Amino acid sequence: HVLTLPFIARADQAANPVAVKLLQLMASKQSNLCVAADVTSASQLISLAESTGPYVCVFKTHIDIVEDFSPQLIQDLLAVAQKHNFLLMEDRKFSDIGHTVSLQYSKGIHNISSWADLVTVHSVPGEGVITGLKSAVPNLQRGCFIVIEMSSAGNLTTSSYITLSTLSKWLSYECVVTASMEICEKHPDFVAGVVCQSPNIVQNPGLVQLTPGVSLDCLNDGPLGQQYHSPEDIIMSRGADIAVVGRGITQATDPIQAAQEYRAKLWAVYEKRVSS
Ligand code: 6AU
Repeated sequence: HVLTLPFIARADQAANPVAVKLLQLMASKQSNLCVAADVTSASQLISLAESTGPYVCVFKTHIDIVEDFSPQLIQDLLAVAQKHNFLLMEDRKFSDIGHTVSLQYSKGIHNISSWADLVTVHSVPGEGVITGLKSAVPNLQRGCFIVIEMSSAGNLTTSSYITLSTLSKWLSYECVVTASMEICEKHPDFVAGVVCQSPNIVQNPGLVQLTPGVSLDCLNDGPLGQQYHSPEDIIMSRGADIAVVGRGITQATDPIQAAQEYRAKLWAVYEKRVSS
């Protein structure tokens, strides 16, 4: 079963070159922690990458929130990624027609395709969104994560309550998951994994499950809608391979200590899962 297979064995089964690298890196670095660097200045971004870099497998950015963005920031980020051996994911959540996303990916001041190993993408536009992204990087080793389920309260991607009155909602949700997984299977060279909240969506051991909404001490962020779960819940019950932690680290009094603590706890649960 995919959940009990060690990352290193899954690396051999991944078709996307970034997924292979990621699974190998997770095994060698003993980290299934992705930090969500939702910070708004270049200096904060670099200092977070420097301080948490030794403990993470993926450093996830929202580059469009950086107020003093410059191409130099990307050079600095790439240098820190190389120094601490982690991958860069730009959480752009592409969600337009193929032609438009190919431009959003490879043009504009952020020039995402030139530096981000991984990007996130919504499956809502259909297969063309993947074809569009792929067309922008014919000669680069790049990968994407397809967002299938979201962590926010009231999201439209849940099947939690299967009663007669919600049956149609549940059926359409099942269609979204099935269709999204079909897109994954059709583009194994580019899809590295999925972003979701439930186990059993990922059946292919070569795909990586990324799951946000992780905190050691919060349940939610009030009206903003985020919903948090413990490392145990995220890795064991929800099937995450990589857990995304944002404010649990970025807003901690000591982000380095928080990153160490999340890394250790998340890795211990993964070890328990593969030995069960
Ligand atoms: O730990 P937090 O709540 O401070 O940050 C969670 C991070 C944010 C979100 O943009 C992202 O995870 N996220 C995603 C991703 C990774 O695609 C999907 C989702 O369903 N929920 C979510 O919070 O950077």
